[in-house]
Amino acid sequence: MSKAIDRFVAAAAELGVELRVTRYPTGTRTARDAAAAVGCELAQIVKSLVFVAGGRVVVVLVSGADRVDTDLLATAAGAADARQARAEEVADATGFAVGGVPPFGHAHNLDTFLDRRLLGFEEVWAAAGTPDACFPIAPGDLARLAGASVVDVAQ
Ligand code: 5CA
Repeated sequence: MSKAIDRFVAAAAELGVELRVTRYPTGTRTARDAAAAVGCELAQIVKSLVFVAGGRVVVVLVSGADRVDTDLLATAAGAADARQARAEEVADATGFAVGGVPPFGHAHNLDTFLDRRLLGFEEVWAAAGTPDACFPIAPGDLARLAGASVVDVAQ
């Protein structure tokens, strides 16, 4: 396993969960790649996106089929505005590179929002630290482990 996956799995273990991480030789860098590799619907892939809302770095967990509406996110975060983070901001805040950012277990404790549409699936798949690794989880468990606020931020 890679160091990034090890770090994420260790963070999950500290939260009391044992994750089932699979690595895919075809890659899972984008939600589309991940859905093809896993063999699930695009909508069942969790995108773990980093935004800067009112100067604060936050994580948004949203379905692979959806885009985040930054106005809705700003409102949810109680901020005047929100923009997507740059790649280096993502790496600094989470400790993981774009394409492999997991939904929790980040280098810093970041406020996290989970879009409500994810709760409509029995199981979703999220990145596990690298652009070739994913794990399945029930969305309710994901919200709990990520300490996420459930919000409506999908466009
Ligand atoms: N492993 C997959 C599926 S779980 C994954 O991580 N998908 S993702 O959507 O969460 O991560 C890719 C996202 O990173 C893209 O949707 C895009 O919003 C963002 N991104 C891509 N390139 C950059 C970049 N150069 N800077 C900042 N964000 C980027």
